Amino acid sequence: MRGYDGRLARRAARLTLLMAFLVVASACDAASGRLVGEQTSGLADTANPAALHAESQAARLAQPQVAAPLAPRAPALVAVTIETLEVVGLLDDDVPYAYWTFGGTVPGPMIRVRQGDTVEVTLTNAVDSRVAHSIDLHAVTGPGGGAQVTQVAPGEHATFQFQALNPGIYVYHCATPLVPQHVANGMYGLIIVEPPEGLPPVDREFYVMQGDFYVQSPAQGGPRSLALDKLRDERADYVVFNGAVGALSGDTALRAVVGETVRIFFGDGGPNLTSSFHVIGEIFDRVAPEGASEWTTNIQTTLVPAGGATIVEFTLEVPGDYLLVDHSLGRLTKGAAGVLHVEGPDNRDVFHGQAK
Ligand SMILES: [Cu+2]
Repeated sequence: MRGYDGRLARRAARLTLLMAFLVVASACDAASGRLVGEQTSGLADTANPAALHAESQAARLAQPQVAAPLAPRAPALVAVTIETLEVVGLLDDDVPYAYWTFGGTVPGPMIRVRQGDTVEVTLTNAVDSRVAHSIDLHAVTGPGGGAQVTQVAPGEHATFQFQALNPGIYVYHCATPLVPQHVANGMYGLIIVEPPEGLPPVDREFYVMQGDFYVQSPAQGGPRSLALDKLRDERADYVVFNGAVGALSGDTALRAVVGETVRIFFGDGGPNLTSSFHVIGEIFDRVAPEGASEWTTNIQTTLVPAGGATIVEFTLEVPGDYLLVDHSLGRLTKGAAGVLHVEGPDNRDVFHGQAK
């Protein structure tokens, strides 16, 4: 009980910290956001996954970047290479975790292609991995979504091609048995298949995925690892955005400016929990529910199933800090919160008031 009480106390402290983001502006960079028009690629340089094998060096994993919107073009052959990496990073303060990842981040790299493209996927499993990995992309039409032909042992690689037939936003994940074990260790990401005309332009795009984690402390010490009994019984210790408690806060909070339109590509890696995705203090002007091609307007909270994804868009009228949550709010105590920090002039017509 004592250990449990301690965990509750730490979670209460985290909750207090997160709620403080609502009233205290933080000066930070948008490591996981893209101002549309910027052309950068690769990982944010907040951490080097290769340096995270030792627990003593553990830090939060780097944040994946948003893939750039596509310029108008005819269907093409697009090569995508991803390496699976088993790395240690901080799941929470003082909680190192033995993640399994695509590309060293949770979620893995965002893939962005055009409807009609032929996508050549090469999956490489790092030579120092302990187990085999694979990839099942929900954008694939074909057996196993690619998983049957990408079961790769450590140090090996596999390549396959598929044609992106359907536009939308799709989860990809590892599909090596025990599949929920690989997913629960962090092996998921998003692939966007843009329609031929592309997505409507917005000012800023963000990449966020929810996941549930089940932890145990190995008897021999070292970083935490997956607790299979908790996974089976759906007793999550952590429910987080982008792989760790506080991953979208401080210097990795989402950032935007009053007047901008923002788009969040939001996926749920699971493996177990459906998300009731909500941004406190905002209304989604448009939602592509479950990633559908038809948009729905004026939504407060949208359901995102495990293994599913959505696109939400809204315009920012009022400065402040807006909290991304799973509105199954008990999960706030397990880490399900992120910060969208909005700067700009007050807009008293839309909102004003004074805190007591
Ligand atoms: Cu795997």
